[in-house]
Amino acid sequence: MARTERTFIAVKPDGMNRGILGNIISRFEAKGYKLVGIKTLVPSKQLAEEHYSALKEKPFFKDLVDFITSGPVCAMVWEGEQVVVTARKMIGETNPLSSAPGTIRGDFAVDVGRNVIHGSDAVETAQREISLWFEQGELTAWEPTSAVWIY
Ligand code: FUP
Repeated sequence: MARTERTFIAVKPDGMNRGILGNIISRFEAKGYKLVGIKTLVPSKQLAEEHYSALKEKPFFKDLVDFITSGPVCAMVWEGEQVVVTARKMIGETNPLSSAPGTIRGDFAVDVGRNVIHGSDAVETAQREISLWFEQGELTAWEPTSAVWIY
């Protein structure tokens, strides 16, 4: 039985400023995943620190929080079969220089501190991050319709 799950994806201020949000959304749509939540916000310091709390002892933690709170972020929830691990493959490695061409970081980034996008690293992390960034009412469970649309 295929696993349908949800993951948290955030396009960071560098990706937003560079105008590549549409390209990133297109990749997830084309892959076959379903967008169930989306909003833009400038994250508060508190939200950023909570989101990256597992990294708080790292030397780059302050820079990371300063960066992610420096501008708009597009927070999204994507749903589908094995979306957590597959999104990580689509995103690439943490260091963009180690990311294969064809991945988002491999195609769009060179600097680990400006790596365009975040994606949850495990199903449990995804659940934590989704509830951190979204209220339950902001998520939409929907099924593709077979209705005929007239444009
Ligand atoms: P990832 O899951 O690929 O986003 O990577 P991590 O959770 O390990 O790191 C979170 C963010 O910290 C990265 F997106 C960028 C930043 N970071 C650095 O700035 N320097 C590092 O050496 C490692 C990570």
